Amino acid sequence: MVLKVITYPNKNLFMKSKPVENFDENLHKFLDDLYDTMRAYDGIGISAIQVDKPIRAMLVLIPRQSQELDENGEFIAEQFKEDLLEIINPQFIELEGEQICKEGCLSVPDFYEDVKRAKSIKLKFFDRFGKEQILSADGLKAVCIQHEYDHLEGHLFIEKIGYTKRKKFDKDYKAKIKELKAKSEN
Ligand code: QAP
Ligand code: CO
Repeated sequence: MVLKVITYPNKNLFMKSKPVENFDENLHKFLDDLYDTMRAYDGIGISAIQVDKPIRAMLVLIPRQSQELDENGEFIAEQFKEDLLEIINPQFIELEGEQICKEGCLSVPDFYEDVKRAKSIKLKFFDRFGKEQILSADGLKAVCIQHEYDHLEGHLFIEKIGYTKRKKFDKDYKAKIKELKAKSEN
């Protein structure tokens, strides 16, 4: 079931999410709905607060490209796979280096900007069954996990862009909301 995604400036996006306590059927149903929602909106990451549920859970779905080779190592085909991560009650163990990546957010539609984050991370979290997991990541996967972690803390990526870019964003976003409101009233 696809859930409704709340968008900026909805103030619930600035709430700190609470740890998950029960790894039960209700949680599993919710995670499945969160997945349907991420897919429906074409996201690579989503956190529970974005569907107005302030619990410390996120999904990350990063595409992975690999080459299918035959027994002689000759190229057969390009394969496109993706790894789904269900991350509950995460805690960073390591944050190292720096990288800059253009980010977007389902809760800030049609806006993309460069954000500086750690290059590689090590994370402790729980899966949907309450089993503890350890994960190392870099590149886009590390960026996405840090972006979603910020949601759990009540932060958005627009808080991490420079002052001038933020001012321009505020102006453009307000104008866009006004325009959408005028359209819906016609
Ligand atoms: C966070 O964001 C992220 O504006 C996940 O119209 C983004 O999936 C981490 C999206 C980039 C790392 C790099 C945004 C879809 C999806 C939009 C998303 C839109 C439709 C954002
Ligand atoms: Co986001």
